[in-house]
Amino acid sequence: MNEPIVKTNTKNEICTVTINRPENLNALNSELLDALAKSIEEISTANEIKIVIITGSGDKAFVAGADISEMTEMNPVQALHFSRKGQRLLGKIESMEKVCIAAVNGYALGGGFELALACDFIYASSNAQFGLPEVTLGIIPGFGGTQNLPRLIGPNRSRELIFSGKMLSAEQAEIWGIVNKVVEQDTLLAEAKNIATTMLKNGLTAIGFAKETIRSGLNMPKNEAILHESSIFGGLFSTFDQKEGMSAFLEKRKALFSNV
Ligand code: CO8
Repeated sequence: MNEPIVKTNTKNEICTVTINRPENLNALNSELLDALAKSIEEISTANEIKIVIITGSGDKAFVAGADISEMTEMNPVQALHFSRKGQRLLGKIESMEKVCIAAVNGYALGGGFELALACDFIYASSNAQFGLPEVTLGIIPGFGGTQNLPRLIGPNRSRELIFSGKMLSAEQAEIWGIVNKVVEQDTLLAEAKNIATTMLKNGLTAIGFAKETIRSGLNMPKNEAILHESSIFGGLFSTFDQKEGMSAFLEKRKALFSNV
């Protein structure tokens, strides 16, 4: 039987999503985008899953971009729909309450880099390479790259990357603030699970609201974002977790969060 194009494996409340088209360096075609969107939707409402890790199958690529052999046949309307399909998927990842970590295990190019940027942060293996080579194909990033990358590393470094199409090593991507941590490939998933396990000990409702406050605040003027932060801060005082977290501190014991 053929292997699924997207594999999921849940253990200890952490779901690892593996993009599984290694013979095409996990390039994103329509079928894969649909399968990934379905997985993310299911994960969003699965109570047993608290944190998500997205990675690529094989030791060469996370995702080497959108599928060029599919795109080459597209007319402008099909290309627009393809880009929107990808953007809807990324929107789901960005707005999902659960933390989503990209474990980049090789090439993260074009749509693959943009997928990693939609996650909350990136851990990478030392062989990873990041790039937006769309202009080498006569197109531009269409999966949020012209917007998300400048917000992360500023417009000038983004222009250099997008206009040159050159690849950044994992080490350079870490220096530029794209990658949080670079590790050896065989420890990448373990390292991502490690940080996920640390997060699982905290109030997950608070983490979900922190994720949303960071995301929405980045798209607001600072004075509005600060007010938004205050109202979320105040609202959390109605939760069990706030009472438990503060009582546990004062009673010098470990908090037992209920995520409500
Ligand atoms: N699309 C389709 N097939 C691919 C892709 C891709 N993006 N990348 C690699 N492959 C295939 C190759 O064609 C090859 O297949 P085959 O064995 O049948 O010839 C197989 O994967 C292995 O690849 P290579 O032999 O090329 O492997 P190398 O180690 O020699 O090179 C590279 C690795 C450097 C990663 C090289 O494959 C490469 O340059 N790939 C293309 C990278 C690229 O340009 N990506 C950007 C695509 S454009 C994009 O992502 C636009 C996003 C915006 C819209 C998104 C909407 C969803």
